Amino acid sequence: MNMHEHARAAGPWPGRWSARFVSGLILALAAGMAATPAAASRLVIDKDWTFRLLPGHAQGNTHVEALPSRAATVPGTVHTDLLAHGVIPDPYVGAPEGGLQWIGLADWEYRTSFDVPAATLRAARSDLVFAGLDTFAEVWLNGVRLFEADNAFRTWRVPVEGRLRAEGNILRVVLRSPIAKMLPQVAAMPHKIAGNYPSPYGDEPQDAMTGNFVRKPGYYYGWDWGPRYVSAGITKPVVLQSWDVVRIDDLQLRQDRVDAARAEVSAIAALDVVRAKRAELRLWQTAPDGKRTLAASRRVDLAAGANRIALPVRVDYPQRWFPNGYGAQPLYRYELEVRDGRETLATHAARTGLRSVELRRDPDARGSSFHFVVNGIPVFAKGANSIPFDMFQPRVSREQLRRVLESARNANMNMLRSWGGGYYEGEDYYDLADELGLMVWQDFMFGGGMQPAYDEAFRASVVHEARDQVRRLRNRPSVVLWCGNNEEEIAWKYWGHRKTLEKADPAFADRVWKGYVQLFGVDLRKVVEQEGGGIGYWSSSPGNDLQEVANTPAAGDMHYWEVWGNPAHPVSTYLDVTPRFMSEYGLQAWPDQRTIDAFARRDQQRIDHPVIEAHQKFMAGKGNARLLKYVRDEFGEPADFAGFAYLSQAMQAEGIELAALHHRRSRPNTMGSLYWQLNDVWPGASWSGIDWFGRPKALQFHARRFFAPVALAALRDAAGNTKVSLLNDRTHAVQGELRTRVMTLDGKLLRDERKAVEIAPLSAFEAAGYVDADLLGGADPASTFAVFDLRAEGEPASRGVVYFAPAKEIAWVDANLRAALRRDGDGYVVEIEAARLARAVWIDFGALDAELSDNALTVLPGERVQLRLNSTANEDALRAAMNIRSLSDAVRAITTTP
Ligand code: BMA
Repeated sequence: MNMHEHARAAGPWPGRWSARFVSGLILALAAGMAATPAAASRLVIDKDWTFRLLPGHAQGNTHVEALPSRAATVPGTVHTDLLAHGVIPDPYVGAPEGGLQWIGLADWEYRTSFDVPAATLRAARSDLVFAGLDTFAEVWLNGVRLFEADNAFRTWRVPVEGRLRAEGNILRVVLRSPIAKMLPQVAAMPHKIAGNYPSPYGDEPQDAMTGNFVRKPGYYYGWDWGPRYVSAGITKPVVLQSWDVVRIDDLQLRQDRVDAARAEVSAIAALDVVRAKRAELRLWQTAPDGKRTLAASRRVDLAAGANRIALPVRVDYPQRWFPNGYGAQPLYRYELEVRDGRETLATHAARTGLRSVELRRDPDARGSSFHFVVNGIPVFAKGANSIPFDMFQPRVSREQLRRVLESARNANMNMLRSWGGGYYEGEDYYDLADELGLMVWQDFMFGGGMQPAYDEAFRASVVHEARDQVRRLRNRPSVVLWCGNNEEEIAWKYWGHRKTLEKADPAFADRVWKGYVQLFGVDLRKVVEQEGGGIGYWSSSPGNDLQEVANTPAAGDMHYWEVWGNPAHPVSTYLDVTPRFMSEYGLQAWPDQRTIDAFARRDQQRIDHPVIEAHQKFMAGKGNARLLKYVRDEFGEPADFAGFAYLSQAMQAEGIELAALHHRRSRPNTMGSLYWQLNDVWPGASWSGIDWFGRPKALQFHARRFFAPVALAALRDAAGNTKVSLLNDRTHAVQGELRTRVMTLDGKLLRDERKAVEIAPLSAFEAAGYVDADLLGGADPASTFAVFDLRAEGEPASRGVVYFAPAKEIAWVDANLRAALRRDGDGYVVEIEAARLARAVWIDFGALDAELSDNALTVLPGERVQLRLNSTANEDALRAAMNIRSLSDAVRAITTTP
């Protein structure tokens, strides 16, 4: 049973192989030192892998198609390997999910053979390193069982010197079904702990959910925005690492102090040394401008075994790293050399951005603040929650991530929460976050329900995982917080988990909670303290760091799902809650028509068609009823599925805008607004602003406007009070002009006023307040609207439009909307004109690739708007495909067909 779902839903919830030799890591350095034959080497074992359903496994009787050995991709997953050979249909198209659950019940075998160069064979040490084994893996080398793995989030390193031969080493990995492996244990528990989403497919009993007993991505087992594909695989590179003298295990760049005048960094090297030895450590710094200097050097006596050596680095007047909107993202690169005389024994590089960051919780009259201070600036966090970018992480490309993260940056976001029910993102995600100025609120991978944290072995495994991950990410300037889990504390306290268990077995309930407190209150906090380099820890989102009351507007962070989760609450209820930091709130929408066409035929595109329901995961497929409810409240009845999708996007964009602007205007009481959710795991309906293909919904265009550093919020509540607030996230004061107009839909100006305004740095203030009668005078609320414009020097214009009735009660008149397209440089310009008010204007180019600089617009009567368009399609094709619509078209269509 998941989270607030109870509030939202009615129901429950061969041959010869070779390997590529990647030659010595040791490079001849600029200083002119030569590489030596004793150099460390890295052999990436990514070639000639094969896979098959493990012979003799029962699933082979019914799935003979998976028995032959076939070429595999490593890193990869079983599902993507089966798909590559056409053994299974595309798991994203149509509704094949139920028919693919056998994959998660089978055991799988991966094999390869590799040769080892003579120098590597002679090396004193060799380790096989698996950066990701998902999950219950038995690893065999040349017929000898090397180890067993049981945690998909850990790195496994095993010494193999003496076990290698020059040719034809056989590496074999058997991956056991995680469901079959855990089920006996879970089924035997007299009382269960809370899980997340029960399988509708019968592959696992609904009352014995195994997912939370395994350190494996939680969303594999199904979520309310994604399918159930319980995958397995060798998900990260397999590397044979060899060395004779020393291996650099890690280089931490701990930022002890950073301000405008100087940065003090401790470069802490972790070395694995074969024999005691005197050596020289040299640390080279490459500044953001490319200048390379020797930052530190030291002679040391290295002991055999693990050595930890700190080199102090001082940077005067550092070029500091800032979040998006506050400055640039300069990055410093460091290279560590371990030398013996003229010989370089090992090198290692790491990158960071210099900044100070702090999560501040200052007590105040309401409770306590919750805000991030970066380089001394209290930063209002603006952004969204990111979920896994695919069901099969190894196939996520850097380009796919770039498209989404750049879109986030362009939408004026400065923070993403990497949510805990998925996987720890790969290096590309953090590279991009570092480069784009996107701070990352990093959850540990716990997505909901409860874990067997009362079990010491389980906790030890998590602590190991946490050390691996915190060490991996600690040089990242973007990572600003580690958070224990997603929604586990509130689920226990408020959704009935504690009550049910206490009633059934109070002693067990006590152990479960104590285990929780030990893991999330003590163990993970300690790992972050010891390894995190000064980054804060927060035990659960939402929460107040294990204080009695969690998810409160007084202190800590909040998830607010009363809108959407409880259909009794209209979108305007967002104005009733003013948190310290809103880390989740959301509304669903269907994606772009092209995206829907990618998984459903046009004749399947109806609200209740099985294929459409298969791609609507909320309320196990019945979530369209909820979505329709919110669409109807504001807009009325959609004529058809395309109209439903369009209106759902308008509803989502306008609703999230209302909430986000309310959060922003509540500064400094509120200091963060992260909506649910940034991206998608597959093509379907969800709370995302960008779909799986990277195509923006209306929300993404709105976000750029409502998250703009200097913006206007004109928000009307259900009682008819409109407040106009001016928002400034700049560190300097902003001068501008506020214009207030009241107009009729066909353009008659009833009021027009301008006044000069100044907005203090890092502030929000209420510039005006009205009741409806003030604005309307005696005008008809169904055909009149108010428009507020803020123009400030050097900033994009910001506008708020206020209506005096829900869209379905407005007396829409044909906007006479026109769009013209012309070539301009290497792209195009689209010019839009409306004779009368056009709301929720959406331009698309059918099946053509087209990237618009803006969309989802309100165009005032008589107004002209110019947009940039980039497309590989030619002018004639674009002109022929161009389609423009606004609410008045949709509403005219909808009013006729109930
Ligand atoms: C949030 C998340 C997810 C979920 C989303 C939408 O609370 O933490 O568990 O997918 O709501 O229901």
